[in-house]
Amino acid sequence: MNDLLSQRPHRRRNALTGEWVTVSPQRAQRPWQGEESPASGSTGVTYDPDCYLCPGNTRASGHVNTPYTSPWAFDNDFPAVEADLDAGSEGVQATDPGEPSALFKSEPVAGRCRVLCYHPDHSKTLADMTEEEALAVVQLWASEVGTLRQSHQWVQVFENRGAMMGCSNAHPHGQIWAVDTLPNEGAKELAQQQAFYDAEQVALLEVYRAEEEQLAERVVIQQEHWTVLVPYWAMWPFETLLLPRRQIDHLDALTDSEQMSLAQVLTRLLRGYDALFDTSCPYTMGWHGAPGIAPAPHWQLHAHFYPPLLRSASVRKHMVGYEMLSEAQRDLTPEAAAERLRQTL
Ligand code: H2U
Ligand code: ZN
Repeated sequence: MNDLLSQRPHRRRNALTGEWVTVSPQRAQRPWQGEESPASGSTGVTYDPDCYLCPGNTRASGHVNTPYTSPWAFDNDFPAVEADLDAGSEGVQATDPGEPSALFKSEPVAGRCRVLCYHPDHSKTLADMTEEEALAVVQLWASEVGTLRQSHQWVQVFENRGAMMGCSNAHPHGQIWAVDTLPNEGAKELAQQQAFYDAEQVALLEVYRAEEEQLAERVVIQQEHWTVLVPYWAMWPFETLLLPRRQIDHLDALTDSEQMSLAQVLTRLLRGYDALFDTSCPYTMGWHGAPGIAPAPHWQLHAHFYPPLLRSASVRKHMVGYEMLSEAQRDLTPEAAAERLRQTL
């Protein structure tokens, strides 16, 4: 690593979104007198009669959960977007005719929201599942994506873990919001990947991964089918990017051995996160597959992991001030974060 980048303030460009992040390595030693929120751990309760997601329980909507014994999905009872029942008719106008100018632009959004129960055991986390149990979650992700992407432009698989990340329920679960538009993050990533492919005839993240593997300093896990690294342009202190080691458009295109090795990598990475601050590490993670159903050689499937923790189980990174008003900023370098993660794995 270039000494200037490890010691002096600089900006790095996110090749996947085109955005910039400010890195201030000289600031990593500043004293902290901020928030120390208490760490939250599992209660160890394997079945909670009051949990909306435990097998056989009645949800807030009155629907009764299947007595599932392996990962199981249902339509979210409180969806953020709904099926476009008005398709073909007037529906919501693309631009509200009651508003005076194009400054007041809106458009309809329709879609489908799913809740994915990862395991019947209320106390489990993806991190402490066996490889077989994690494989079943991978298979559910793949089958849901395979179905939803036939009729939705963008299928966002994600998991919010821990109260710190706004997760409403300790039961191991993820969500999918499948929409008929291309949201901001997808649009930014598409623009960068498409432009790179048009110029180079190879997927941006394939070239990026190969270079990172050569450099090795930001690589956290590398095995036959998958590589995990702290991206050069990471915003969150211990953010990682999980990449397949061949170009793949979608989760449902993984082979059996890629699924199996994904289950191994996932549990290893998440256990590493838990070990980092000796806590059940909160995070938001999610998959980005290609938009639409057309073959997408420009797009590389990948997962982002965004844990908010900075210094301990209770001290998190806040994206406020300069981050909200100007651009993301970090003190710890991505190289130092990768080194810390490697030590815990
Ligand atoms: P989070 O914990 O990440 O918020 O996800 C829980 C989701 O489960 C949330 O989107 C849904 C909420 O709408 N849910 C139901 O669909 N039915 C319920 O009875 C409770 C929660
Ligand atoms: Zn439960």
